[in-house]
Amino acid sequence: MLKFYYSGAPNPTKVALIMEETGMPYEAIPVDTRKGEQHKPEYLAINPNAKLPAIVDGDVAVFDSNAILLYLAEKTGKFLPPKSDKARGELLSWLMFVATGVGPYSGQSVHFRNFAPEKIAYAINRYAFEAQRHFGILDARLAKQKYMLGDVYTIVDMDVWGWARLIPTVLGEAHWTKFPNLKRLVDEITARPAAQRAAALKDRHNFKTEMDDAARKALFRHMSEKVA
Ligand SMILES: N[C@@H](CCC(=O)N[C@@H](CS)C(=O)NCC(=O)O)C(=O)O
Repeated sequence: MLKFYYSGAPNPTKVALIMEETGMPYEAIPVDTRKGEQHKPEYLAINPNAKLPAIVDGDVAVFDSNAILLYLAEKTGKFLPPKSDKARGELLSWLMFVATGVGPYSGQSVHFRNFAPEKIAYAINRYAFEAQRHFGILDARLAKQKYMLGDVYTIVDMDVWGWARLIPTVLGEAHWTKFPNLKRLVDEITARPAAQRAAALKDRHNFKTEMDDAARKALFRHMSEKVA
């Protein structure tokens, strides 16, 4: 059975969504990042990047949420656009856009807003601005069509859902009004039974909630090593 290494964070949750959407049997294995379990040698053998999610499918290990979405969609033949070079180009472009833009800028925005030991106005605004700019690009596309790749619900929508549902945490509650089309997509996906099961997966395990010194040490390792 496919093994799914997860936490309740956004990147693992989008992979939980595709697992639940496809109905494939999987074993959910919690990795508690606030306890530093992502740095254990047995997990690093699966994902040398020490982050969640990762999957092990027989003798195949796949890490990075976007790679896993593509791997599982291609393996099952589900949640892909119709076959054409044009659709393939759009699929890859939007997957990479979420992977390299939406995800990292949203993550850094949350970090500088909520977790950095100093409130650095420049960093808070830079990451919030870039996250907002990326969400605006998604919103503009969704003003013209139902789903990210047209008329069909695909892994790109799942990828977008993973971060866009957290816009209140990334930018602040009031910002939802700026993205009505994105909100429509997020609300539609959130209402799907598969998305509800994916979001509830974190409650199956008693993940550490305290952000104490040990958690900060595990998650923010730059705090104990001066590089620049
Ligand atoms: N590009 C990676 C990013 C993975 C990532 O940053 N995961 C976060 C949770 S959303 C994590 O595991 N954080 C724990 C840590 O940084 O130690 C992906 O999309 O899977």
